[in-house]
Amino acid sequence: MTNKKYCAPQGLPDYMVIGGQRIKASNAVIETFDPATGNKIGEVPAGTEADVEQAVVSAKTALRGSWRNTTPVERGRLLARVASRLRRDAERFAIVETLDSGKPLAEARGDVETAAYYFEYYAGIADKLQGDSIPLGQNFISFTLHEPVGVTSHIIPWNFPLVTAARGVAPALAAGNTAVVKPASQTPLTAIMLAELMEEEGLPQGVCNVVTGSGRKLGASLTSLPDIAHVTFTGSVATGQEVMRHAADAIASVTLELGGKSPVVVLADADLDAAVTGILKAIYMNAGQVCSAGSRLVIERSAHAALIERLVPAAEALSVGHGLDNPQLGPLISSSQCDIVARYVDSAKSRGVEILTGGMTLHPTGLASSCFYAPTILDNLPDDDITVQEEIFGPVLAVQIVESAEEAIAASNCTRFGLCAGIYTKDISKAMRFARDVEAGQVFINQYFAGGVATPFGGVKHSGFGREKGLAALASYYQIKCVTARI
Ligand code: TXE
Repeated sequence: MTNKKYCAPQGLPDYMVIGGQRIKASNAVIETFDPATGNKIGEVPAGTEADVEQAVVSAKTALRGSWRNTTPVERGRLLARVASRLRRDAERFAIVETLDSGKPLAEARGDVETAAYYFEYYAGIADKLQGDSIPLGQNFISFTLHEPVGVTSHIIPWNFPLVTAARGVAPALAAGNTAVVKPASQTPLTAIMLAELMEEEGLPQGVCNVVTGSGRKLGASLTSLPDIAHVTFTGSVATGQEVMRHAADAIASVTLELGGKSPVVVLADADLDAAVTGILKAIYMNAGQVCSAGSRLVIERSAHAALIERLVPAAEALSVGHGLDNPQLGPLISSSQCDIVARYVDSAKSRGVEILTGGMTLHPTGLASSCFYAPTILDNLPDDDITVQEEIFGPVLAVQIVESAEEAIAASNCTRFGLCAGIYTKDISKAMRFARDVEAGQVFINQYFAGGVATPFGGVKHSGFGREKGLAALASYYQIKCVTARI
C-alpha cells in the first residue's frame, strides 16, 4: 500500500500537444513511473511517425503565419509571461518533476526556477537580434538580417526534463523559430505541461508542439524530415551520432550535448572545506545523473588524506529517500540505470579497486523500489580505468591522485569527453593555466557549477558541439542574410 503523500496530483496530461490540440492515444500508450516507489503515475500516447509529421507541418504553418506576424517585442513579452506563469505554478511543476524523475523536491524547485529564468533571459533578447552594416564604400549599402532558421527539433533527456526543454525552446522562440519537442519516454509530463502553459499565455497554436513516444521509433522523423532546420539533442554519445547521421538527410544543423566525465581538481593549497562542498554537489546532485557532473576527483597527493578524511563522512551523511521528502539523494531514474551503475562498481571491486564508501544498492524504509544506489567513492584509480573513462551516470566518484598542477591537467584531459572542468586552488596562475589548457567547454574555479543560464555551455571532443545557454545559444537559432545594394 503506497503512502498517500506520494500519490500523483490529479489532472496530469495524458495527451500530446500538436497544433494546439490535445492529441490522446489512438492505440498504444507509454506508462510513466515514480522511480522511488515503482508506482505508475500516468500514461501518454506512444506517438507515431505520422504524429511527428503532423507536428512539423503545424510548426511550419505557424512559422509562416501567426509567429511570423508576431513582432519581436510581442514575442519577448510573451516569453516573459511564460516565465512569470512558471514561477506562479512552480510547486505543481516541481512535484510532477520529482514524481516523474525521482529527483529531490528542492532540486526540482530549482529546476523550475531555472526554466523560468531561461524564458525571462531570452525574452529580453527577442527584439535585439539586430544585424550589422558593412562599409563597402560610397556606391553600396550592405547590411545583414538575422532570420529564424525555421522549424527546430528538441530531443530531451530524462535527467532534466523541464529545464532542458526550456533551455532549447526559449532561445529558439525568441529568435522567431517554431519547435517540435520530444521528451524522454521516462519523463514526458512537464514538457507537455509547459507547452499547454505557453498556449494559455498566448503562444499561437503550432509554435510549440510536443510529441511523446519512443526515441528509437521516432528518432529518424524528428531529425531528418525535410522541413526540420535544426536539431538540439541532449543524450548519449551513440544516440547523438545517430541524430547527426539522420540530420544529414535534411541538411539540418545540430547541437549535440552528449554528457561527460568532468574532473574536479583539488590542489594542495585549496580551501578543503569549500572543495568538499563543491565535490558533493558536483557528483551527488540528481544522484549523479547530470551531464556536467564532476564525476572525477583529481587530487594533488599531499592533500589526498586530508580531503578524503572530510569527504567520506560527508558523503555517508547524505540523506536518502523519496524525492517528495526532500532528501539530499533520490533514486536513479530506473532499476536498469541502477544495474548499470552497480555493474561499473562491481567490476571495479573485482579489479581490487578500493571502495572508500558506498558500492551497494540501498532500500530506504517504506519504498519498494530497486532504484537507490549509495553515494560511492572509488580511490586511487589509474587514468585508463573504465570508471575514469566512462560516464557512469550515477552517484559514483572516481578519484585520481596526481603529483602536481601540471599532472592534474594531463589527468583531467585523459578521457574522450570534454564538457566541464573544475579546480580548487588559491593560486590564480595555476587556476588560469588550468583554464587555458584543460579540454572542456566550461571551467569552474573555486565553485563547481558556477554560472548558469547566462553562461555558454557545451562540450568539446565526444561531449559534442554547439553552445547552449547565454547569448551564445542564439547562434544556433538564427541565420544571417546579407543584403547588398548598388546605389
Ligand atoms: O540516452 P539516449 P538514454 C547518457 C547517460 C545514460 C546514457 C543512456 O550516460 O546512462 O546516456 O541514456 C531519445 N534518435 N545520457 O538511453 O538514448 C530518447 O527518447 C533520436 C547523458 O536515455 O541518448 C531521449 O529523449 N532520439 C545525457 C533522448 O534521445 C533518440 C542525458 C536521450 O536518450 C533516439 C541522458 C534516436 N535514435 C543520457 N533514441 C546528458 N547529456 O545529459 C533515443 N532517443
